[in-house]
Amino acid sequence: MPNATVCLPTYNERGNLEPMLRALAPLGVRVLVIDDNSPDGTGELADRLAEELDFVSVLHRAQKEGLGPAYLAGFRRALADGADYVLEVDCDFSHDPADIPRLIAACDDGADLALGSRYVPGGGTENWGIARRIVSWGGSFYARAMLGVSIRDLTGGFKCFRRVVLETVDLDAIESKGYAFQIETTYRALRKGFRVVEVPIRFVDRTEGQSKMSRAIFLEAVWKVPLLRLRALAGRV
Ligand SMILES: Nc1nc2c(ncn2[C@@H]2O[C@H](COP(=O)(O)OP(=O)(O)O)[C@@H](O)[C@H]2O)c(=O)[nH]1
Ligand SMILES: [Mg+2]
Repeated sequence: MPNATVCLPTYNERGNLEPMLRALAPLGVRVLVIDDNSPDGTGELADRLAEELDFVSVLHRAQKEGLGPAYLAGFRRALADGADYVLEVDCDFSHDPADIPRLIAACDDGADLALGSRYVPGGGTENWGIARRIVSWGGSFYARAMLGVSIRDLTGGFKCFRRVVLETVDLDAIESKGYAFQIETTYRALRKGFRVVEVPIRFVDRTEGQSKMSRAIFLEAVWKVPLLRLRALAGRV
């Protein structure tokens, strides 16, 4: 098994965390839980589980700032700890832990960034309402058209980065917090000439806990995407 760290951001995932860690255990990866001081006690639970499970460590952050800053903190820690592959996985079972070896295999086969993709043949979403489907597919379509790239699923958050990608992309310049963060990291990797590959996945809606998707997260993506393109045209991305 390669030297891979799964970054697992949590905010109020009390009911999901333990089953998620148990599902990750057989994969031979390291797991870094990144908790933003969840009011439901997910952070304390993570500490208890980390004592029992030696592949788990926990990064505590003082407050909720969105997925982007949580992941950036996680990436930096994973790189400092020597990970060759750094993964993003949601802690709500929308991303099937059993798909992780396929993402890693795509990188072993030459991808620099492997994306779990809902919008390539073989991929899809399950138990999502029509509104959420339209927003998600529309968001990827909008970003693809605006940025002029061929990636079908730009907003997904199930990814495996080869270490060099995170070392090369200017992480300090990334301020996006929500879906825009997913679009931006993939776009910056493409701009640096890295090979990005889409691996089909079935995305399943969560059954436990609540989504943190908000109007603000949606709107951020709407205005950040053209800004990103303008910055790229100015040679700054
Ligand atoms: N640390 C941290 N985790 C977050 C934050 N927002 C969302 N998450 C986690 O990121 C993952 C995906 O979030 P979710 O709300 O399910 O987004 P959705 O799948 O787009 O509805 C889950 O594991 C959340 O607990 C945040 O601000 N900080
Ligand atoms: Mg989710």
